[in-house]
Amino acid sequence: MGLTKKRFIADFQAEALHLFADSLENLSPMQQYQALAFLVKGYYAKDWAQTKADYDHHQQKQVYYFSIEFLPGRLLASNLLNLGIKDTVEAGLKQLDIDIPDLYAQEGDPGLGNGGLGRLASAFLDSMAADGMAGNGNGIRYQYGLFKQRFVDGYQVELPDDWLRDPYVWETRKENRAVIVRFGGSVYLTPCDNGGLEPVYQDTDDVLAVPYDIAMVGHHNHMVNTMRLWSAEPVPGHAHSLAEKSRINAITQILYPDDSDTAGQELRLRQEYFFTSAGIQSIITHYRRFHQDLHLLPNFVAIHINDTHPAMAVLELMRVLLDDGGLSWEEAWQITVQTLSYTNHTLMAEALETWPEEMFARLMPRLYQIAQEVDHRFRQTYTPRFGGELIQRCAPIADGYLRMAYLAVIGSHAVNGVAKIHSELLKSSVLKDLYTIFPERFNNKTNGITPRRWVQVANPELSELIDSAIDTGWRSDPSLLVPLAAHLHDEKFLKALHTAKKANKEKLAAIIFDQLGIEVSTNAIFDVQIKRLHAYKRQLLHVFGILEAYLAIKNGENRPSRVHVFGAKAAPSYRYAKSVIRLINAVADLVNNDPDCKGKLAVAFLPNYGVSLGERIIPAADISEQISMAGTEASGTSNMKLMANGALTLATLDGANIEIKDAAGEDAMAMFGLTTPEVAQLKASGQYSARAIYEADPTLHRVVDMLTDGTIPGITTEGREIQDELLVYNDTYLVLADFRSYVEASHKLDALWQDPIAWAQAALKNIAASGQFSADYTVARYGRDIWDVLPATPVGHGGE
Ligand code: 6GP
Repeated sequence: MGLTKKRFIADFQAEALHLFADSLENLSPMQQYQALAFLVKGYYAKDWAQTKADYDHHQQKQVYYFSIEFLPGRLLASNLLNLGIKDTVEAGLKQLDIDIPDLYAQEGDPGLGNGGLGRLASAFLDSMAADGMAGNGNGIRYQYGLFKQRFVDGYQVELPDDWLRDPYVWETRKENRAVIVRFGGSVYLTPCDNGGLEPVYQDTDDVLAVPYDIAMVGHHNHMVNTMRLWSAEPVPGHAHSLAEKSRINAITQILYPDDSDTAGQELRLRQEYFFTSAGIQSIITHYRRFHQDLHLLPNFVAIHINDTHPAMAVLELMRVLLDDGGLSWEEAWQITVQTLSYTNHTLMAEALETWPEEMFARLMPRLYQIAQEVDHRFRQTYTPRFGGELIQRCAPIADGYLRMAYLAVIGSHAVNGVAKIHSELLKSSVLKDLYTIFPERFNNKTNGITPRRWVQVANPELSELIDSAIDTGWRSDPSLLVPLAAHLHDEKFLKALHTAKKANKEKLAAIIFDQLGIEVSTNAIFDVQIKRLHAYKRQLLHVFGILEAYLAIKNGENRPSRVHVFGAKAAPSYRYAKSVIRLINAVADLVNNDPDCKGKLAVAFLPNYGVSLGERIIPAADISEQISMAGTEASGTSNMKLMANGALTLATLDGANIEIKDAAGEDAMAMFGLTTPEVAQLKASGQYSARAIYEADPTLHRVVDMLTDGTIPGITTEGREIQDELLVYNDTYLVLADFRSYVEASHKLDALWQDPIAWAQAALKNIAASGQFSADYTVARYGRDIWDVLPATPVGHGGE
């Protein structure tokens, strides 16, 4: 949009007056932020309305991305960037003498997700808008997001994340689009006029689902899509007791802080049905404004099931087509399968949701009837060809449970994993039987990230350096980063790369000092691991690496200086993960207070990791730790963000690390550890003995002993628990098996660090190869292969 600095300043002043009846300079930074955000909202309002009108006018096929989590991050800077006015606005703010970083920092992070799955969903919405695809988000407006994490004596403390306390500028309440979601009661079928059966509901609990829309601004293309989040409210006019009201409000009150094992609670099931039903109903209502014939739904609508939480979409869409649309079962089923698609995000067995039949039937009696019919027909159709045993293993209902992943596969025309290896493992393990039945449905879509946020917004130093080397085309088409590799022997450029990294490290060092009181040297290697705390992600292996270095330093050995940076939340009920948090903090105390380690080794565990903190850490990273046990991490996405910022990946051959290796080259990273087949073989053989490895490796022996021998103060209970997991329960995630090769790979990076030019070359190889991991290309592939929706904006060459 054509905005001059002068015009912006006038607009901003007018907005301040309009909102707060005061002049800009009298407002608090928070009020200034709000005035600016409202102004920006006004700037794109016309495009937002026009985009919707155009979609309707051209009857463009709409994608609806159903996800129980979203992690959009702060929107101000990214909206300004996408509108193409960031430089102008910042120049104006400068003229007004406003502290720009401080202004951006006023915005809260909507913590509407736990981790990778939620962040990916938001990246996809951003990319769909950038690609000019008609993509909508559908989720829950949790009143409280994921907890705010503090450390008290090294323990994780969870504080409520009351993110709506200050008005959230970006949302727009759409009361006129509210729908009613029905829970409970009883339902029976009765003959109706057309000779079929129709359901009659009795004594249902009705809940009003009110949508709040948030704009997803496209990059330089005047397109603005919508993320719709539903809030649960009592139905006006219904007499509700106080208890009923609070039960209704509870539905969208709080996000479950578990990401890979289900809370298993009724409220979670209610949440899932709530946003799924509200979404499906509003889609069909909108569709019917333009079309009579429900048979054509798949031509105009694609609904994506992001992991199993919205898998009930299969049953809810069937319900609407059968009961409200009056279609036959066969017709409704065909439409449903053609409309729906499903992504699996984890191989962790406990994350494959199942619901007790009793609970499901009680909360959603009509859906349960439909589920029974789906199950019955599935068994009837496929048993003759595949045999009863196989069918029993993968039927949607068995042993008293509804199995949501199986239901999702059966009710979708496409099923994908999120990295090449993950998609293969789905076919050979957790979804093996359904792959036998529906091989044509399975495909891979490797995850992506949005370099607009992670490079352009988060790392202006690097972005400007890239512009100076290869011009600005990469900013809209990151595959154009490839020619950057031509500077591999350009010493001036490599030095500038080092300088840019150093500037980011200075900024992070200031945050570390500010938050933790730890002084770190920016000449050190910044070694980063940022992700949810999980045993399979093996933060413990990283800790063991630190202890190995600690012992070496105590022994007088010379090592390049390293600062280990952690960011991780543990699910409040996940005891082991919390013990590892306690351990990391205790090791930090040990190392940071030991004079022998001064300037050589430091550990900084920054609390409350989330999108915004990620934007501070990632540009400053030299090493990206991606060290899950092979065969457990579905993809990972911090690996891509860190790579794009020039960090070297220290990794197992797991998830998308393998594709990163293929893109950047093996010499630009450090791989180690058992491979997926080796892990499988070792586990199957029954030959693995963690204790034998412990006995055979003196350093490892010492490190494991440190957990309980008092060297690390204050971790008596936690140290014992972790040591038992390793030596008594035989080390589920093979930390000890990979220890030696991890340390060797890490030493390889130490050696490389001694040659700054060689290091910068490796960083450059990563940056130049990172463009292919832009989510713009990922969603274009979803569009082409799954949703049958083509980008309207050219997306460049990264499409494969
Ligand atoms: C995560 C996976 O653990 C991670 O590997 C992947 O990159 C990310 O999804 C996006 O695909 N899974 C979750 O966050 C989750 O909750 C149920 O899975």
